[in-house]
Amino acid sequence: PASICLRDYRAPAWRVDTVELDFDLGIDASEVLARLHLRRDPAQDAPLRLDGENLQLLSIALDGTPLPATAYRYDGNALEVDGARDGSVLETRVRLRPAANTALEGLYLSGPRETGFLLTQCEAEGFRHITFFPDRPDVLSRYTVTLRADRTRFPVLLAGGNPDGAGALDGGRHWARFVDPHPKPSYLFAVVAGHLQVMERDYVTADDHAVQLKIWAEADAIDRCHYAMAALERAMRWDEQAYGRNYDLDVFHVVATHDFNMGAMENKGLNIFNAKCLLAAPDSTTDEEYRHVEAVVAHEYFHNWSGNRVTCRDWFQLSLKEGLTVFREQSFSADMNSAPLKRIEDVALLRRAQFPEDAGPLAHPVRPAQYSEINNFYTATVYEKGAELVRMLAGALGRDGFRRGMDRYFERNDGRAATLEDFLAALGGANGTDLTPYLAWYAQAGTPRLKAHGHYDAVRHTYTLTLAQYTPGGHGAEPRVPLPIPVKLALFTPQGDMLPLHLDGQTAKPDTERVVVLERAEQSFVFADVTTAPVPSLLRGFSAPVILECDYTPGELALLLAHDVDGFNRWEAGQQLAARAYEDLRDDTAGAALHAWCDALARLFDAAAIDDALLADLLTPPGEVELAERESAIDPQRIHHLRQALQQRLAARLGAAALRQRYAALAAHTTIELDAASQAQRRLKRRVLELLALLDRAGSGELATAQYREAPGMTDRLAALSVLVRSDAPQAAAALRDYRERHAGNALALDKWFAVQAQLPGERALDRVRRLERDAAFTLKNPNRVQSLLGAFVRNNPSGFHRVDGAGYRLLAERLVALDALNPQVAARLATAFNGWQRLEPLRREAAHAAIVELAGHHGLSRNLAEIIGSVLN
Ligand code: DPP
Ligand code: ZN
Repeated sequence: PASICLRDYRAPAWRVDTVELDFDLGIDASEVLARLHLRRDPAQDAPLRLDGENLQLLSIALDGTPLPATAYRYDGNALEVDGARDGSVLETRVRLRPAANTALEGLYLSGPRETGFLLTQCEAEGFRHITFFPDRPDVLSRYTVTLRADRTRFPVLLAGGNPDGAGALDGGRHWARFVDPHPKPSYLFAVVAGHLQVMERDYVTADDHAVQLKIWAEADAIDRCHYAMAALERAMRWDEQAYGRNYDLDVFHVVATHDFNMGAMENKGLNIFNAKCLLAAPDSTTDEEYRHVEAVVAHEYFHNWSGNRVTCRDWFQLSLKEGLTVFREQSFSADMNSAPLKRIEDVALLRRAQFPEDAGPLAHPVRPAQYSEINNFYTATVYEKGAELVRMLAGALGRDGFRRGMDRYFERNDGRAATLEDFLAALGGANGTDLTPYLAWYAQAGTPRLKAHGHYDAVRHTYTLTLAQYTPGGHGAEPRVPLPIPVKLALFTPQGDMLPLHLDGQTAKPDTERVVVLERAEQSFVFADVTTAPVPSLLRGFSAPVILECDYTPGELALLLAHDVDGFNRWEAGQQLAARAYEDLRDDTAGAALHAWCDALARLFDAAAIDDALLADLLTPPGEVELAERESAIDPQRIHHLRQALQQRLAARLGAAALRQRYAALAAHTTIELDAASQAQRRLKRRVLELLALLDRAGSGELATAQYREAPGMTDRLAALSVLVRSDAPQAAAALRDYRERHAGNALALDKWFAVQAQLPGERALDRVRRLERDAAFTLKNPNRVQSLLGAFVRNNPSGFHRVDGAGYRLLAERLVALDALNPQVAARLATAFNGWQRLEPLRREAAHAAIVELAGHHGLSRNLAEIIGSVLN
């Protein structure tokens, strides 16, 4: 399939000033009448060409006159119309088949035919599945939407914008109209219709505008919307205070659906959420999921400014809204919860999801240069790495400078479709600085390596830090230029104190922490008056998304693990030390790192002063995916066994008695409260139980069974279930049966039942997955269910998926063919699990290659899946 290239961008020849849409809604058939008020770019003379994907055209008229068949051409993707002029009005009527739409793009049905509701998903290019339109983000239009439907079957009718009337029609039907005063691109259009309950709240913005907040869900779910409502109010207040951004419509609708390809969607005035990112209740939602709900609610709300009021010129600029909005959400979550824990969580995600993407055949720059299917670029690189780039810019400008820059960005670009250049120009311009060197970060793929080497001169009392950078991989077309890399650092004495930093030639009062920016391939920084050979704490707070290579001794890492006051770097020192300890085990070497790691953690385990949640994270070595990133011929089962052995050594060092005692102390305070201390307690309790299971299977099995039975909420229950299943405890089967019955009516809870089992380590996982596929509750038609079983298996269970006989690869390939016929977006996302097959050890590599090649040979693969498979084979 043809690639679309950033360098080919041209402004649209035709725009639509206003659009009136009339929907006549039905489950099997819906009709859409669209009236487009056209504006022609006088500098271009292209004919009127509109996007429209497999639409059934019922009628077409230009300026009030029906068009003869000779006056237009439609090939299933694009409609070309003769005779349109500046100011013309084009009217089309099409018929859609919502109940037959399994791709969940455009207008579709969520739930059963009899009781389900209709909704739309348009980002990125779903609007062309609804009507003929220039379906590109730089065409901004004012929308008036009228919905008509049977009142009994569709009591609730919603669209984006402000309500503008509603009433009865003959024959038991009714209508409702919505007018959106803010020009918007078509990807932000949405309608919803059906049986939904509402939860309402009044909100007054900082500029005194009354807003009705309305969260809509099906009857069995409306009680689980309280938390999202409170999170929404927190997010709205925060955006007022942190960015001076107020909400701008009279009503803000949020709708929950169980059938959704993504997490959520920021449609103007009518956000639509995957239920798993919105619904929450103690009995069915874990602490982690609560935090996720808060984060996604905030993310979508923040898009109202970073995305909607200021949108993207083209899809290459996707990170302009996504990277920025993820960064805004991260800052919000850090303010609402623990900032260091949030940072640890985000960096762990970056390493687990984005670093492997950036190291394999699917690597692409944060601003890709080309694509064939844009839906394949809603990636960890565009989102998470994009957020890291904004974080670097924010760090470079400082708190006030960044706010000044953001104010200018919103002011200059309000109502516009902007580019990343516009963003950097606003941030830099408001601060009198040139940020264009950072554009290079957006243009090249791959994770940069930062090499650090320190030299202490005991005679001159100087410490010279030499930093060098290089970025491996990359396609020939991409530039490879030195990037600006901000390195936040401190120097520690062997006693664990921070030294004042006299950077040579500088006279200002020295701080104990500062940022140096590496701007060239290599640079040295000389610190004066350093009275003792220091241990550097580098890249504090993860000040740049790079891989740091520094020749620390195990003792130096242990020192930072014990003394660093930067919570993130303390954790980071522990992670580095754990990775070295893992290598000690793997290479059967002396074990200095292994001992240092176990000893340091044993001391922290007994220390009273450390936060429970941080301790839980410190006691967790890097995951299997991250450890694999450090190897060349990857054997995922060996990695799993070594990581288990590593944790077993830690558990043995802490001792079964101490673990049991700690568990009992934590279990004595079991609550379902969501405050930070209670969450931290649960997190540590789970970790302690997991470690204990490596030493004493029988004893931990009993504790886990009791915890499962008495759990007041989902966090404790799922933790216990997971320990039972993963440690193959004899009680696991009964607990799984109980869980299944207890949560039979709750799709989100049932998803976790599938996911826990899909993550059973080792070869036997595949048979379990096959068995679960035959479960009556399994279906390829629901993206959450697919994700919970197949996604969890291929993505979160390396030792299960990567069977040496290749059966895991063949299963995935077979399911992808079936899934692709139903839902190309979900199939393509699942297929990314093949990323990185080239680095497997030879037997698995061969088996994976064979499965992928066979899949690639299938006829009729979607553009989505074909692009991923094609890239993966590259
Ligand atoms: N734009 C959506 C988001 O919030 C993607 N579905 O990330
Ligand atoms: Zn987003």
